[in-house]
Amino acid sequence: MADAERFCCALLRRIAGCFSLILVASVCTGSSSSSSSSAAAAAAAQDVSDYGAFSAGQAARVTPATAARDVRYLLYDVNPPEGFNLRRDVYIRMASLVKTLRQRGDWVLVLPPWGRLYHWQSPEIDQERIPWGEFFSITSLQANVPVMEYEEFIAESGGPFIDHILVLQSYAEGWTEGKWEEKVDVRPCIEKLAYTKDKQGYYRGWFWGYEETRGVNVTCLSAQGHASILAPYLQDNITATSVMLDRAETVLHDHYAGKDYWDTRRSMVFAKHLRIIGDEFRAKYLNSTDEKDLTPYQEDWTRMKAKPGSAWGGPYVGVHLRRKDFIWGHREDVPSLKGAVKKIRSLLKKLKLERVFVATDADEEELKKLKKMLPEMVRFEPSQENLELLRDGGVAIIDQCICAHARYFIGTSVSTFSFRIHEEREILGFDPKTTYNRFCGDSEKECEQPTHWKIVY
Ligand SMILES: Nc1nc2c(ncn2[C@@H]2O[C@H](COP(=O)(O)OP(=O)(O)OP(=O)(O)O)[C@@H](O)[C@H]2O)c(=O)[nH]1
Ligand SMILES: *[C@@H]1O[C@H](CO)[C@@H](O)[C@H](O)[C@H]1NC(C)=O
Ligand SMILES: *[C@@H]1O[C@H](CO)[C@@H](O)[C@H](O)[C@H]1NC(C)=O
Ligand SMILES: *[C@@H]1O[C@H](CO)[C@@H](O)[C@H](O)[C@H]1NC(C)=O
Repeated sequence: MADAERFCCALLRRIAGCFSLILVASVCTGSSSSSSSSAAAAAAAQDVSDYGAFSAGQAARVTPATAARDVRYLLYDVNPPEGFNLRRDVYIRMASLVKTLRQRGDWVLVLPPWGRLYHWQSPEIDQERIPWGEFFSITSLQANVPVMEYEEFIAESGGPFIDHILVLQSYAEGWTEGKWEEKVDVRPCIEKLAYTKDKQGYYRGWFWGYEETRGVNVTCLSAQGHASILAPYLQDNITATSVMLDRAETVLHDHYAGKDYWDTRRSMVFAKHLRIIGDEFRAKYLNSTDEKDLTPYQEDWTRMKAKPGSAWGGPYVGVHLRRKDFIWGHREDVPSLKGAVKKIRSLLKKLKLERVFVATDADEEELKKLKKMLPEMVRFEPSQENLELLRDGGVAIIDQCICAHARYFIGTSVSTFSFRIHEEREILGFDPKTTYNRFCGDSEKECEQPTHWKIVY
């Protein structure tokens, strides 16, 4: 074995949990955990920057094709309290950044595993280290920008190391003289770092539940502006092969609701098994099929271009009733259950429909009340067994799918869950009048309705 290889294997072996990696097993077989290993580790602790060279070497060994291409990896994460649907929005910003980066260099976007989301509260089911493939069609994402799952990254890049973590933050001084300008600067960290240095000099922290993952270097970067303002810095000032942007929500969309935004949004096709479950549910309980409803679906999103107003939708009203934290603050723009039911009844009458599908995060107590007031409502309620398979994220997506196919949709004010349904319906070709609707608070005076964002193809 080459010295470099032995050195790397020793490094990997020192890290608990690594042994399960197929990569380590195949690359490191035959290497004895001799005295050289501790020396190597000590050397590693002193000069972690050397690691970069080894990671490139390992990549060459495992997947010659990619190493020859000089791949660079962009990883990212989002502020922990943010929910599933805001995270989907941050993905769009990162995909846009990667497109800019790819104008100079072979960058790939590494998909941050799903897990430990505040709202995913179903007890006793494992909701960590969930790959994107469980919720989205990876081939569809690939048709927009090169992406890979985190575990693929570990295998391809030579181990569970992220060369450089950039913690994005705003400027400590705020906007100088109240003037908005786009800028990027290396600055001292404003908040206490969420990463701590271990004995070997590596950074430990939350890496989506992958406890063996280490950061080699962590620095803070003040950034103000759209996502692609980071590109020159990543291309010219950072030499690391893999770079992670933490707090990626700090940067804004390059061009919200522009062509690039919509290309990425359209590529976020739900995983097939979730769509199938949604379709079967619609057929069984809501007398709704794509054929009858004029909502033909193309597996290949690049060929999907429904004429606005062409979709008819299933014979039901789709409702997204966001509760929990939306009602705890006594928000003026969120209705009481009674107010919501009154609105639903008036819609059913006006639209001459009999069925209503309700997606909600209401707690048990509210759900009981709602069932009493609206006994005919249809809900997607998976068995415990199915919940374990789909997890909270999959159930939320199925709820969104069903709402997206309704003749008429009404959602909750400024809920990103509702916004994602708007977009889905826009893609299917619904008349905007049937989509951009929200409940009004019981005593809300000016109940402004959601904005219509038209697809740019
Ligand atoms: N199944 C299901 N889950 C829901 C529903 N509404 C909210 N949730 C859950 O609550 C989470 C919070 O809503 P999200 O919209 O994702 O959270 P967010 O991204 O911060 O967006 P907001 O709605 O703006 O809070 C969702 O990700 C779901 O897990 C619903 O109608 N059905
Ligand atoms: C970490 O990154 C910074 C900024 O790029 C660099 O100045 C520093 O030398 C790096 N530290 C190590 C230990 O590689
Ligand atoms: C990147 O490097 C260039 C050239 O050395 C320097 O002028 C610039 O300030 C650096 N950018 C940041 C954000 O540090
Ligand atoms: C389903 O819808 C069709 C029209 O699209 C209608 O003829 C049929 O009666 C409906 N079935 C039920 C069970 O409501």
